[in-house]
Amino acid sequence: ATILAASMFSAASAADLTVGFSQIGSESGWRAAETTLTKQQAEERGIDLKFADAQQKQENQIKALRSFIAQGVDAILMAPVVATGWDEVLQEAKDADIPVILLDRKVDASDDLYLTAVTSDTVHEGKVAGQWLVDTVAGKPCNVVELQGTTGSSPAIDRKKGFEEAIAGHDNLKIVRSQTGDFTRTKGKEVMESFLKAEDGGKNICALYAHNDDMAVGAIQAIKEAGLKPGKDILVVSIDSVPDIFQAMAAGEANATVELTPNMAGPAFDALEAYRKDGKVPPKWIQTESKLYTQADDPMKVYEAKKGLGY
Ligand code: GYE
Repeated sequence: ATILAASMFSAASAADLTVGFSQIGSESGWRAAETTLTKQQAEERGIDLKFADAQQKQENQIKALRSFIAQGVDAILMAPVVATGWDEVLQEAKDADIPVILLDRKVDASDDLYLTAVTSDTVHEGKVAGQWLVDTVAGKPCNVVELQGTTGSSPAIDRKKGFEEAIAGHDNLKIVRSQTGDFTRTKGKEVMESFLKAEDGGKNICALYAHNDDMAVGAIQAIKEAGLKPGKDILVVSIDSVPDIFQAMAAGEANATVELTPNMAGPAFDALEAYRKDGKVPPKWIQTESKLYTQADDPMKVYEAKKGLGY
């Protein structure tokens, strides 16, 4: 009711809160859903959201943050494309008394420079994927190829680390190739094609670990075009749980995925509202859940349930 009354006077005062959102871009289905849900969450709460798409460039994110600061927004959400290089602009936001909440990726900066970070445990995700593979191959020799996420991004660093930790000590498992596929389908397909070529048309590859589902979906296409069966000749494990990977799982072409909620904005806005209203300081890390799905989990049902939830 307050919002309606205020909007009769001026559009600018229609919202209690104005929040700037610096989004990385739209490299994956997961991120597109995160954008959709952030806009939805803002609208439901009467928050005026200023959206800036950085097209994968850190310099664009820094510009967006400076522009939000100049406009005097009440708070900033940022999904940081890479982990390093944020100290200066975060200090500027702090000096202007504008709280910054990190979404889905972390930064290498002192934690007094931001209010909180809403992310999953990305090391744990890599471990879950790795453990699934350890259990599935059950001691058999297995050459693994890895498609990494965006170079220098916290999930790419962490998902690599977690996976390596899980397979450490299991000498039957060996990562034979590892390269970035930038979290995109196109690059995932392209890099997988080069892996296949380099590894005897794929005959030397037993499993693919992709840091996100989109790269896995691209790679699945490459595996099929090489005349092999993804999910059988080459096991496929990835992270995100976007609807398309469940279709692939239902078709037997992907094996496992670790779920990442695209609704990071919900907990972020909850924390922000509590902070503004009651001065409640949130913990520095608000962790979202990670759950493993396999072909045994009725993939078509999950697919149907996911569609519409931002996807
Ligand atoms: O897994 C991937 C995306 O930052 C954790 O970024 C996120 C990752 C997500 O593009 O699909």
